[in-house]
Amino acid sequence: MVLISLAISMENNLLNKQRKIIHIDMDAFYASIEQRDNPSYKGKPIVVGGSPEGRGGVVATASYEARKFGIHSAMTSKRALQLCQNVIFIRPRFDAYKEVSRKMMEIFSRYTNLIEPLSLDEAYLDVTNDKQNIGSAIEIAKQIKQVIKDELNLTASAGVSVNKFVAKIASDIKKPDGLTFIGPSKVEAFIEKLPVEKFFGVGKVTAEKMKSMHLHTGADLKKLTETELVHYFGKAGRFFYKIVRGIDEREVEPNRETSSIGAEDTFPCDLTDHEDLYFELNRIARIVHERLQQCGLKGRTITLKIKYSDFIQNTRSQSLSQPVNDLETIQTIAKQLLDSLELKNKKIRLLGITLSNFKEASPFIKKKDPDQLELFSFDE
Ligand code: TTP
Ligand code: MG
Repeated sequence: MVLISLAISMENNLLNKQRKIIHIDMDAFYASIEQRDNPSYKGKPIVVGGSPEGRGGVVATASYEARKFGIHSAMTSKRALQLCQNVIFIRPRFDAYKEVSRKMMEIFSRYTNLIEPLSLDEAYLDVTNDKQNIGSAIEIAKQIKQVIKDELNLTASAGVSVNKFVAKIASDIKKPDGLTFIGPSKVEAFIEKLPVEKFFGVGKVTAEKMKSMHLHTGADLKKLTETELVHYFGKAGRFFYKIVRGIDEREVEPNRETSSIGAEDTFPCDLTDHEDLYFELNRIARIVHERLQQCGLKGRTITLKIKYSDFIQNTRSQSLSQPVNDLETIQTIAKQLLDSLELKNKKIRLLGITLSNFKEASPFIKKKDPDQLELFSFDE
């Protein structure tokens, strides 16, 4: 069945038929499930993750009531408590989130087999040839949102467009419970207005570089030739050239296996001080930890990547007897790997941590943003 759908999707591309892509992303996913399952949390500022009394840990997500106080994912619980004294901290229940995720994917499969999950709460759907012959992607998105409400008692936001890039940005526009359609004739104008940070592969270092070149929006990027973009931004430049013209040919790929999850960062200035390196390593470990949690995965192998100021790159790995996903272990092993390198008189340009060798790869569990992670580093 999946093979047939893939063949249809490839045929659409060959015929250059306009695709219909939906990106669905659940609203305040972990927090909404907690509010649904415990009526006393309804309408209250709650945070999943972190620790009560703000003693440690980071926020996995915050309910929309908590967001009004400025609380958001990846913030320390201490800071969350400063922003809202009444915030309720809740321990995550990953099994409950995975169960909801499975049900969401089953709902999607009533409309198409071309489903590419990005994490527990989000997926791309190619509905160019939907199973129920509904035809209208907007109508399908509406129905999916309604079924999620009726059967799961949760809300989702949807973006509908002609490719993955625009659909994903669109789903975020009217959150929560939103639906945004960017039709084919609006795609280019939409991308022209986008701030450069929204583009794939543009992390803070690249964004700053772009801004220093007076490139602030898609329209600014569009003024550069492909050769210029490649000259300034390497191979990512080729991708920017296409995407800024509304061209994103990436297929919705069902059953794409995750082989690794990681994050890396290029520093604005090269680092030499050990304390700075540990600080950055811990920060990157937190991002990897969050991504693992989003995907519900545990890995047996931890790999440290390091790039020096002369662009020479080194990796060091350690495999464990048990798969892990806890922050402390990731931080400890990454630090041991870093300490095993001879860093005297070295200037460090980049650090990265990756987990691989997963215990099980659920068919529904994918990379947070596979294309971004594969094509570019976390920040470049
Ligand atoms: P998101 O879809 O990024 O966030 P969300 O669903 O909570 O809120 P929004 O309405 O803005 O979509 O992530 C999905 C879940 O992944 C989130 O509920 C908790 C988890 N997560 C983390 O554990 N750490 C993080 O840093 C982020 C961003 C998410
Ligand atoms: Mg979400």
